[in-house]
Amino acid sequence: MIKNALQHQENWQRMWRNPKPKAHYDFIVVGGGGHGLATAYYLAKVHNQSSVAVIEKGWLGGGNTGRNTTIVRSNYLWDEAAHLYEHAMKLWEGLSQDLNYNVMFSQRGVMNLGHNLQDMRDIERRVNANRLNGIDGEVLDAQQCKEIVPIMDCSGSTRYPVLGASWQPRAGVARHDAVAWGYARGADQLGVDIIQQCEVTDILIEDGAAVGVDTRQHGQIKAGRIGCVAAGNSGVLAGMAGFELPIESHPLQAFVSEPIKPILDTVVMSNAVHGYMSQSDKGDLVIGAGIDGYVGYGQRGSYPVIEHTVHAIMELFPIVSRVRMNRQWGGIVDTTPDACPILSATPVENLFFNCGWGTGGFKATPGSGHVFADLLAKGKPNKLAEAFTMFRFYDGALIDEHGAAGVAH
Ligand code: FAD
Ligand code: PYC
Repeated sequence: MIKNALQHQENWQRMWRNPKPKAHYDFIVVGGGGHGLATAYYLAKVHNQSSVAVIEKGWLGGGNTGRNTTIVRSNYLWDEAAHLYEHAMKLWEGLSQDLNYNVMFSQRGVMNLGHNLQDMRDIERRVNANRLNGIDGEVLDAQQCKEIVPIMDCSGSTRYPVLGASWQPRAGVARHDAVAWGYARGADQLGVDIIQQCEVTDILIEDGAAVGVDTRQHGQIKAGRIGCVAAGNSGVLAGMAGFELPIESHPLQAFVSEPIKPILDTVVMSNAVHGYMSQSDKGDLVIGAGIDGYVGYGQRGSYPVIEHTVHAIMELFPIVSRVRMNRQWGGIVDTTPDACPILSATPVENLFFNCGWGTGGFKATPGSGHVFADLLAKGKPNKLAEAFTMFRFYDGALIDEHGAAGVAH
């Protein structure tokens, strides 16, 4: 972590201005993760807004953006979610060119395994729904899974036998910190002020409207509109503005092995066994777990969850039984009751929230920023955003994506 921070500081000095905050901006984005930086970038690039600040309490990408396992896919069940994530997928496909920064987007395919008849029925339903929405997807049987991933035990004699999978060929992985840095550099070049090491401690409200933020390091900064993009800390920011969000913050953990020669050239996920695995360009096996069941802000989780995931991965891939674990870490994810995000106006005028991406927001980064910038610039949601209002939790129009979440909740 310290090495990362120093490396980050070096990158910062090399690549970006380090501006002093102004007294007033047209737009303040709270949170310098991928989603916040993408929001600022598209505000400047698409909406020609030049008075924009991103305020980050730590360093850029030091939250979930730099802690995730980088899986990108758009195979969600319901139309609203599928359209939003596919919008992101299309932006991913041109992102390195757009930012002139290599985000190492690698469309190596993602396999979501089925281990019983009901899993397979759900997979068929989801793949059919995806195809009707113009999203690529196939249903694989166990033999086809084995052909794509020879190291996987598809013998049928495991505790959770592999019966088949959904397969999205256009899905894959990207380099998470490059995404944060690419958006930051792009936004900076378009005049966005990126202010790090500056914690928002209060939302300033006058006559029911947000007018700025108070910060620990630079005092008050006024703004026309404020977008909070603070992932696991969103509930804390909502509290500052005097309302509650239907969000629970949970630890989510992952770990990497020592680097080894290539053994896996795709991504395999299993919601049922609580584990998933890919291999990075460096050779590390990148392995993730289900969420820790308790609520917390600690950016770390508990050992039983890791042990459980190690068992699951060894059962699926017996070849890894003698590989050593190199590093293990956790982030705080913001889960909503329907496992879908919030892109929304709030009860406070001029205050907007982008949060609730839970275990699956990395893949959404470009789409989330693009859509949220539009919401901030225009003050009202576009077609892609409108279903993700926070007020759906009052009127009941939920979009349940637990089945497609890919990670055990
Ligand atoms: P963050 O990157 O967390 O950014 C929020 C920022 O807000 C932070 O930098 C934080 O410091 C800042 N902040 C908070 N409070 C304040 C304040 N008061 N003042 C100023 N700044 C503040 N998703 C996928 O799609 N695929 C995956 O493979 C995947 N794997 C994951 C694995 C793990 C272990 C974890 C933890 C998450 C994973 N996710 C994955 C989820 C994904 O990482 C997140 O949904 C996504 O990164 C959220 O991005 P963000 O920019 O909203 O949040
Ligand atoms: O949503 O695809 C996903 C994911 C993978 C790992 C964590 N989340």
